[in-house]
Amino acid sequence: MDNSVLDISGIRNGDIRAVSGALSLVESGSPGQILELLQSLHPFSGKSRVLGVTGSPGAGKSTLVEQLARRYICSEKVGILAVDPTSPFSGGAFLGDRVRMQGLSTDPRIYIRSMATRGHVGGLAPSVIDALTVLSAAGYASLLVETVGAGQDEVDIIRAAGVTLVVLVPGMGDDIQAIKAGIMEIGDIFVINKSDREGVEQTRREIEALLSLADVTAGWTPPIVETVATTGEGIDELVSAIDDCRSYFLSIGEARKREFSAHREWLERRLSEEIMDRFWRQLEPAHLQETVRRLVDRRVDPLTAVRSLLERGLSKPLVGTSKLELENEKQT
Ligand SMILES: Nc1nc2c(ncn2[C@@H]2O[C@H](COP(=O)(O)OP(=O)(O)OP(=O)(O)O)[C@@H](O)[C@H]2O)c(=O)[nH]1
Ligand SMILES: [Mg+2]
Repeated sequence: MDNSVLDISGIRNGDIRAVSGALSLVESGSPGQILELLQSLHPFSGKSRVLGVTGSPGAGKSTLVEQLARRYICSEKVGILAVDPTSPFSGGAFLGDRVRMQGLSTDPRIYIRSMATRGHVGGLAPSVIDALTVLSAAGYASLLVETVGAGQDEVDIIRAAGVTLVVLVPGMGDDIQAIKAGIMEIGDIFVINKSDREGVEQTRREIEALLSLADVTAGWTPPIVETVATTGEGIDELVSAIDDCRSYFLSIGEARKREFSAHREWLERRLSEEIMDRFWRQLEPAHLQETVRRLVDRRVDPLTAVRSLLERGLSKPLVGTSKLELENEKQT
């Protein structure tokens, strides 16, 4: 995709087509293109409130997100990202299978998008952070990220959030044991959704027992909120628990600490990608072939082989991809 067709002012004005185009680039553009996009948008981002919502499949995350979005759109535009670790590339699909928020999809104050993680080496965390940057620069003041709490990638993604909800349902028992290693420690607020079902008290006791073993994040004891997402019961309590948590994290510097660690991780990953990308583009295949041959014939030792290829592949100075370079690439 050519960055020059990206409509930066359209994105900033929240034009849906411009925003969608930017998110497609974030999902499938080259590292250089993504960095160029961010160069224009980053200064205008970072003011949105990001809420992560994770939990086991079918726990009611989307229904909860829809309820929360309904509250938040009263005062601001809401962006929703459903990060799906299992489905193949969505290719910019507007609504994935996992987001069933029909009630919201026609509201112009809401932008809903699903992003797939499969096919990305090292997880999608950087792309999700970039998508948040785009949406934030587009004026979406509330950003809700839904993800199935299945693995490390999802845990990484959710770390970028200011506040994280872990959604559980009554009667999970062993499931709570199974997921505790992954997501129990990232929950700032625990939601027992589907509390119209049996076993709420039992689940509450199980969560409390696990929380008593966990490290307390910055003096914050995660509250446990009961909800029925389908009817909206408990949503008021949930909204105020989120507000309390956010204010507390802001006041003690935890919000900034999280943003710092998310950006640090982002920077490390993007830097690695950029270096790899440049290295392989600069290294001539013939040179690689020749070095392999010499290795096989024992005419070069492994250390010298690796070092000399590295030197060749990284010989040009590593400055940011300029527009000029992109133009040149297109012509060749
Ligand atoms: N009884 C009851 N059903 C609920 C509640 N919340 C959600 N559901 C139902 O549970 C089903 C799954 O809800 P979703 O919101 O799609 O759950 P999810 O966690 O987003 O699901 P995945 O994204 O597929 O992991 C739907 O049929 C909802 O209507 C609740 O509080 N009580
Ligand atoms: Mg869902």
